[in-house]
Amino acid sequence: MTIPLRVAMIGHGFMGAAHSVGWRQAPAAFDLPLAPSMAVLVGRDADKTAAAARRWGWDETSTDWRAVIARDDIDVVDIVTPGDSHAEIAIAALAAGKHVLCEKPLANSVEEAEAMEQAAQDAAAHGIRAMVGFTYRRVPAVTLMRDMISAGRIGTIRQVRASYRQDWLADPESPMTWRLDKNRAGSGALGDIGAHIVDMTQFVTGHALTEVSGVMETLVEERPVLDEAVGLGGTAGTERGAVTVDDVALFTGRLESGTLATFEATRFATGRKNALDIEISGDAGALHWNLEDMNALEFYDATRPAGEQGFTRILVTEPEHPYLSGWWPTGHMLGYEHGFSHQVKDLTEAIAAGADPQPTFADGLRVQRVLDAVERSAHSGSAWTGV
Ligand code: SOE
Repeated sequence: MTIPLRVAMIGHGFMGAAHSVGWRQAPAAFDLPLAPSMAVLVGRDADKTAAAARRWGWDETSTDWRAVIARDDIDVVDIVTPGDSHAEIAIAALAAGKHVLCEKPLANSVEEAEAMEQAAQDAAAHGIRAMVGFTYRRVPAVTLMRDMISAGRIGTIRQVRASYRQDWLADPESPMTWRLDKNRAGSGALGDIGAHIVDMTQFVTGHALTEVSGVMETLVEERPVLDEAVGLGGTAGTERGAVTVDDVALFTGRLESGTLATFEATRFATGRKNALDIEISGDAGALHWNLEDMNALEFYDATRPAGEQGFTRILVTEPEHPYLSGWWPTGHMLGYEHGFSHQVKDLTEAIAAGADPQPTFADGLRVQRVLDAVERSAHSGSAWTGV
């Protein structure tokens, strides 16, 4: 009989919905070694939490996360709250002997991330696992990109170009949300979407960033205050609130291999809805991927005869591609939500195998240090700053 893995999820906003889909779908798509069950959904407002639990299929609800992590019948704590509560909940859950999945960015500061990483190390000694949710690593085309780079298909990496562009704040009347409050979110475009391209760069290249130089700007400094949060936005009242985070963060980085990389994170790229774009250029070829066309990976093979070169579009929808064996027959597409199922698959398999699920809290801390170095650089007038 399969051993149960009883999950409590704390938070039920946009990421709560995405994680719920992952917990629901993964056991159906993949033969998992443990059987995840959606045991308890935790939120601050009892009615809203109950409505979310009904919608996404959680068995029970609670408004007291401390009581829930103390329960013996909970094995995993999944944290999808704003960044200001990640450290407190994750450290308490690990100390209570629960495996932890924590949304990205790991924390709001390096100090918090260090404490979380230490807690994860202490817990690992007792077989307890911790993972940070950089789900885009688990888009099949991104995993394939990493596999092809590590197999040497593009040779030595010469340059990296990564951007994550959205436009949901382009309208100055778009309302305040917790994501625009430094105390709750830690930073703006930098931590929310810049964190993804930093993690993805380090993941696919296998190299850490060692120094950065950046600028950060807030383009709209006051916005209408929200009456009710819906998705990324909501309905606004007449009051206005101060935006205390960056809208745009542009930075250059150097990998430990010496390679230069450029990064752009913005919520003001009019017309770009969720455009994470990454291109890795090597001396034997190049690889390019864009989230808005997420099933395709473009590969330029510079070892082919000169007259036959050109970017080839690989449709990453085949059973031999990463994660695809769990889904549809040849040629059928995956979407945004599948990464969350792949995250559950990888976490469950790692727990069963007694291994550290990737990305670890150490990976999350590494990203946090890069974000912190970008902020320090921006405040110092863009000086090159060590990570
Ligand atoms: C909002 O900008 C957001 O939802 C991020 O927080 C997510 O991490 C990313 O997947 C999509 O955009």
